Amino acid sequence: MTIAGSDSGGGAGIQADLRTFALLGVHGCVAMSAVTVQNSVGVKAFHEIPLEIVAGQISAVASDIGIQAAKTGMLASSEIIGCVAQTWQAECAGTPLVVDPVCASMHGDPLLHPSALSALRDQLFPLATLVTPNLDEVRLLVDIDVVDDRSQREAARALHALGPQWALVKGGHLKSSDASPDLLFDGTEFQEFHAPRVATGHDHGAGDTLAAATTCALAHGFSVPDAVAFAKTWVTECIRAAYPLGHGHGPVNAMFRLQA
Ligand code: PXL
Repeated sequence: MTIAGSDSGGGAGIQADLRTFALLGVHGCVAMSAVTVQNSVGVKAFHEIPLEIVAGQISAVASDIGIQAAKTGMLASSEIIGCVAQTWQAECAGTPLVVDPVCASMHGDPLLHPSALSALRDQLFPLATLVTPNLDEVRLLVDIDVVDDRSQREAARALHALGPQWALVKGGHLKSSDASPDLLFDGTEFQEFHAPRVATGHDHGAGDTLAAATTCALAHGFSVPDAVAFAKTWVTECIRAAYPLGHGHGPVNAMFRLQA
């Protein structure tokens, strides 16, 4: 299941998640949290889905179809985060949950009220199997500026201390590096995941796609490190196959699989 927002431009959010789910052989269910008004240039507005409808979508699926793994993306407000956390704890405890703490679009447009950061940290992170912040989200969540290996480790420790079983600090926004190492931490050991950096202005939906592919791998029974390794390879191929669309940032392309 993806618990996330809709992107009218089709590049990120639920639309990206469902593409990756389908191409990885997973039946995707949805709990929509918000509807964004956006295109390749930016997010103009968003509308939050009422709390009982967000909770109702999770309950309806969990009580009938069953959920093997889920991810969260854009959750918009502290109220929606609280509602997702409460419903998850009551109905899905023990099921793998990937929390991608989406705060803003790649254009810098807000997708989460700033007052909701503490709800993410206090209510959702403790329920997460894995959290997958990028470096901007790391700064907002734990106030650490990741600039090198040492600060990336410090950030992983600080995120893990908030309660998830695993923390993945994504290095994609690391300016000083040719590579984009992601660092995984389970409270004891660090593991690095490397992939060649792909030079493109078209990587809208990359973070969502990484979290979606990780969720698929967890649904298929992979361990967290194996799921992250698989997802890193998957998103790198999706970024390699990204294409221009509209006047701004084009989407990553999970459909590369069909064109091969
Ligand atoms: O890529 C993060 C993201 C997640 N969810 C929605 C989005 C975006 C980025 O724009 O629009 C709905």
